[in-house]
Amino acid sequence: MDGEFDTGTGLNAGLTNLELVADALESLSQSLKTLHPKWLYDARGSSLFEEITELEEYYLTRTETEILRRHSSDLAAHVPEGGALVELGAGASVKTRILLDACEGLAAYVPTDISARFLQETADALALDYPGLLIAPVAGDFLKPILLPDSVATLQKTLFFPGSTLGNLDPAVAKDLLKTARTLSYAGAFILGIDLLKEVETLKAAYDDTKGVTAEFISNILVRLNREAEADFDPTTLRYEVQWNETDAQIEMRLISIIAQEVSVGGHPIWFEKNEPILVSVSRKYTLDRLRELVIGAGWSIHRIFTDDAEQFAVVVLR
Ligand code: AVJ
Repeated sequence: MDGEFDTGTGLNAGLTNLELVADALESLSQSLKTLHPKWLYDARGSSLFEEITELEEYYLTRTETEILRRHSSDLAAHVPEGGALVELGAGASVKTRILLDACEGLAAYVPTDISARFLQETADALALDYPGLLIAPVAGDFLKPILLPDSVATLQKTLFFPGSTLGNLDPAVAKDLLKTARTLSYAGAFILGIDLLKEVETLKAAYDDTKGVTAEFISNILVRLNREAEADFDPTTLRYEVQWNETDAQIEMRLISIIAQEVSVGGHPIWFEKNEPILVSVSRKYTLDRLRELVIGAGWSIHRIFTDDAEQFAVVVLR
């Protein structure tokens, strides 16, 4: 699993992550170079992302947190007693605690995350704070089949996917994920957090903070490639740039090679023209209408919508 190569811990220094090498080589060999954003989340990347969530410009986390607090009991009403709450890409599970505190008689919490190391820390902290709750972490990529532990096999599942992570996915992939979730939850609910379309200036600032944390977060993928994919990037030769793509209603995060250069990845040469970009992540912004269209296509319907007063962000209950 990817998580075994979760570094920043020094645990697997010198080990090559073959899946990362293969995926990076393929995506860097396209005429428009890309890297998959899931590789951003090694231990260092996961903690840089936690730092992003506390930035002034990054309104998403505090807005979603406020919505979850304000509507915690309405949301918890969709989480059946004796059931399991399954979170996709749990990270530090900070927001989850709001739900967990409001749920009555929940039997299990299943945090899933691509960073195994980060996940274990999260699970350990939760186990201490929620002694009556079974914490059953699953390390892995939520875009691949998720194998749930036997201990939760017979429990009614409610899915939780906060943070607008759905927005990082191509709509076709997002639709597939929603379909899989439908099967996994059976007749249960899906609680989804999604960032809403708004003024471009606010959006761009959220992904290009003045402290440069986002730039460091995105550049860290090169550091990871150097460590785990036998690459020799000089991260100082690629600068971070954020753009708004009006057509697809998405923020685009790129690393631009400021010089013409050859970089080696897994022993293979990759040529960069001067000013050639690597697209590392997109963050799509939804209107409620566009979101409805997407979820309906995957067999869900929007049962409840909760937003903040300024309608910056939405937490929806799908059934
Ligand atoms: C993972 C969806 C919460 O797109 O807003 C933040 C990732 N990347 N800044 C987002 C991210 C750069 C983030 N989410």
